[in-house]
Amino acid sequence: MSLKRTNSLEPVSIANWRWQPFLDHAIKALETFNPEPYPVADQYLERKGSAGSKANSIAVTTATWACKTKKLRQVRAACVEAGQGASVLNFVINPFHTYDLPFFGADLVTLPSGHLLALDLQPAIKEDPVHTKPVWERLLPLYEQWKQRLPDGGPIPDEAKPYFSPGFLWTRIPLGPEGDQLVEDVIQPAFKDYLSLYIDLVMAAEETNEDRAQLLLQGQKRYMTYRAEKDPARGMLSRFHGSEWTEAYIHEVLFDL
Ligand code: DBV
Repeated sequence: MSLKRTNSLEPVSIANWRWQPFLDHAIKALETFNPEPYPVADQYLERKGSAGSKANSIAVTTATWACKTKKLRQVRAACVEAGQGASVLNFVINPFHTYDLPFFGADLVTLPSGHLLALDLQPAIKEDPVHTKPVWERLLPLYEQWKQRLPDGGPIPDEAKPYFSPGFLWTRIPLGPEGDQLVEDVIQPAFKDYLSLYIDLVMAAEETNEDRAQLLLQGQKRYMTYRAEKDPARGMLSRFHGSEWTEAYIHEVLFDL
């Protein structure tokens, strides 16, 4: 990045960042909602660091893009580029709790050991068909279409299950030309499909009553607390930027409800 970003709505652009086209697409798709910047303190808008050994040090950039809209409390992208070390886009859309909407979640992670890719529309209250049925009906056909072209990502912890939908697309694929092709042919269109469905749901969403909103808020808080406590990026971010910065980033920016 040549110029320092001054607010969270300015596009993030990181040289050679694998996930740049994904974020660019999402920012463009969200324009229909007239986004405003979401407040993000300077030290999280863009942070440089380093990793690796003294003899073989890798430059690290972590940047945050974020916005809010009338129906979306916080839309935020955590973007990490560390060359051979890591390349990550973690993208979460948090609706206001006054709408019966799921979260949009994408975790696109490239590590030296391979790609680890997750996409989902995640419920705030999973045991509630009013909340889930209209989403899952439309999500499952997309899921069925894309998952058959991807290897299974393997088991996820039982304690995480309340936070996933049955349309949780989850895969691990090797680095190299074949993996790159899968990212391009399957992950990219799947990301666009999931986001496009999400945008349709947001457009159609109408405000709920106060009791319902309180229920949704409790569910959202449970989800956020879980994500902040279990954030799988904690180790990586602490290595890159220190644990003090990382804890504050997780609690004050990434999962701030
Ligand atoms: N994950 C985050 C944030 C990240 C991030 C904010 C800023 O929630 C990255 C970055 N995820 C990240 C990294 C790893 C994972 C793993 C770096 C690898 C950790 C490592 O191996 O060192 C999906 N992400 C994972 C795992 C799962 C998910 C199941 C494996 C966990 C493990 O093996 O312990 N994350 C999970 C999920 C969503 C999500 C379902 C939403 C769709 O964001």
